[in-house]
Amino acid sequence: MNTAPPAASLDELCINTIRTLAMDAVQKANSGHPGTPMALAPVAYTLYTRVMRHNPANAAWPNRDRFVLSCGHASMLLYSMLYLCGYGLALEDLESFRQLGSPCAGHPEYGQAPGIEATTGPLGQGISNAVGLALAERMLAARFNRDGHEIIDHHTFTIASDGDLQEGISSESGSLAGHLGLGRLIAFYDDNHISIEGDTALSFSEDVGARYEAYGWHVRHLGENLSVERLEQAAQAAIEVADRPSLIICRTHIAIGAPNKQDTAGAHGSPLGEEEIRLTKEAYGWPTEPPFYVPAEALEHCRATIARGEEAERAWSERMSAYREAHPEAADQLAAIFERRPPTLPPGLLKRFEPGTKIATRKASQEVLQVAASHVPSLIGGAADLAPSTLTLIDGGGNVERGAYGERNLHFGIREHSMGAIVNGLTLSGLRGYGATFLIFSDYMKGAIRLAALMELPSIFCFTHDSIGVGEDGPTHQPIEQLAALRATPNINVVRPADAHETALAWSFALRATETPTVLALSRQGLIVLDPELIPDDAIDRGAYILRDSDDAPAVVLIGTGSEVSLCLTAADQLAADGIATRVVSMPCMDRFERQPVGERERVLGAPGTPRIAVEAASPFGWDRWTGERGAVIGMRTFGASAPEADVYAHFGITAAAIVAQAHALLSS
Ligand SMILES: Cc1ncc(C[n+]2csc(CCOP(=O)(O)OP(=O)(O)O)c2C)c(N)n1
Ligand SMILES: [Mg+2]
Repeated sequence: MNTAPPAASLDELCINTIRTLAMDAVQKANSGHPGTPMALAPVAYTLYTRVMRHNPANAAWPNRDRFVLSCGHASMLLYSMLYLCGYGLALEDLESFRQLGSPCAGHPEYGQAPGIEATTGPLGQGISNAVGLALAERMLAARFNRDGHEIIDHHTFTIASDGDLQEGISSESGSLAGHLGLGRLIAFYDDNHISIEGDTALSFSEDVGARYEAYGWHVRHLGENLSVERLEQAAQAAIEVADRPSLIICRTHIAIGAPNKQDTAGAHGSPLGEEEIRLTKEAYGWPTEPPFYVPAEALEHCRATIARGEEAERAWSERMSAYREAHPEAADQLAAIFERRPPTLPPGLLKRFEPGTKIATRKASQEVLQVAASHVPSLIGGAADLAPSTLTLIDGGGNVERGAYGERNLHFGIREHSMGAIVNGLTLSGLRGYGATFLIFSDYMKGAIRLAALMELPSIFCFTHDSIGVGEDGPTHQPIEQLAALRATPNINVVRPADAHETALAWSFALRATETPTVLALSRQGLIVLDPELIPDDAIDRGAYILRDSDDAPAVVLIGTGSEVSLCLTAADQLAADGIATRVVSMPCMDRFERQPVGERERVLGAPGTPRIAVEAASPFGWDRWTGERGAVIGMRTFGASAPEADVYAHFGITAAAIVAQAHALLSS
């Protein structure tokens, strides 16, 4: 029988329950981060039991307040809270913290337990996802709320640590959030003066509050007194400030109450140890045995959030019914977003272009985007100050600005990394977000792209200037290894279309995706438009197809992507004139092709042993899988060079003549 230890209050009992669960789970796993959940327990407790409108019985309630634990290493804080509030986690799940198959992974993993709003752990990402979620709330409200029908009106809460606020990505997203006046974003800063290497004074001395004030945030310093009442008041005051995001700075003490570990870096990432746990529990007035002890009163008190949450959702559902009656079309559109229904797109090409003419795939993308945007009202996005080059504006879409959240074109400023994280936040909300820049700068947002893949979000990353075809800007701007790195990342589809029609299919493919981000790699330079009859409607889904075949079994197979496909076609003409049966394969998506059955792959690439030449103006890394022992790869083994595009291609030997010579060399060896 669990009898509660004497505690000053029920609140304190609950807070100490969170603390001791975190200590015990980390100890049992012999791995994890105990000190931060202990310190932040009052913040999470106040948010979950007094501030947030949420329904543990339905974690997916669309108008719920969002909570993102940006310092994902403090995951036991979230798991304890979700367990206590009744989100469906069992005590055994907490006991299996960090073990294979447990919903309580080392860091919170989106989709692995109800109530986890985003995968966090790479510092700075979570608070930036929260900016995206808060922006999404405003964008949805602007689109769907009607007079007398405020159906979207939730808040986004996040807790960020020193590391979160040191990482550059949070400065980018904080700056943009302030600029856009995202008043429904409320961040708590865990100002504990500790990070892994010790006192943050070693490397961190700016006035964080002043910094966020300069970004245009409302900032409050709570100091050390983190009573539930003060925390609640601060949160309510932040809610009242509707025109600016809020930062509530809490001077906490890592591993609070642990007699030998409080305020030490040692409490960050190691179990406290049996003896220190015993001493800490004694200091809390807590029974030292058994571990994972949950006083019945604490559980009952926290579980009362279920009834309140169900009531809140029920009241909202009534409002939603009235809304549906008054605005059935809008209600259906909104339901499609909530349910993440893939859009209904016309089968086949979104747009037709004139075969034989020349158009850059970024330019074709611009035209296709307009068609896509007309079919998919939830499609919104923007570039990191390169829209005139990436050509990613939605015509007539208007600029999303402070107070103009109903528009469609976002301006991320030169903030690639946070653009990625904000696009992920928008996508988490059900909107279809895209972010655009040059392919070279995908490096600046790789952390966010990787998390989109890990979270299984269909974020769209639209990258142009995808090769040495960039030309004069030179090697700093010419991507080499980016395609290989993105392809090496699990659960990303990298699509590099060969022409305008493949580009149309690529957008359609990206919009149909439900759990995989799409990276589009588009050319700066003009590419010849292929005959659409030669391109199957499912070209991208299949990953590769035979674009031009020989009458006889091919003696050589040329495989190209993007701008190099037309080089392969020119080379094939020459080789055919030389009497060599040549097949050309376009492979717009290697990731998809890899997933085809072996029979299909052999059908496309020719019998094993057929000499194959892959041509891509990028790192050859990964191509030998498709070319095999008897094949060759024509690609880039060095950085590029600054010169007109044609000269760069010629200089690096990525030409039709080089392909022809390579084919002859292979066939005579
Ligand atoms: C991008 C990134 N870099 C490094 C790490 C490794 N790491 C985890 S926590 C942490 C810093 C801990 O300091 P703080 O953020 O203040 O958290 P606290 O110890 O106060 O909980 C670091 C460097 C990480 N998770 N993400
Ligand atoms: Mg810290």
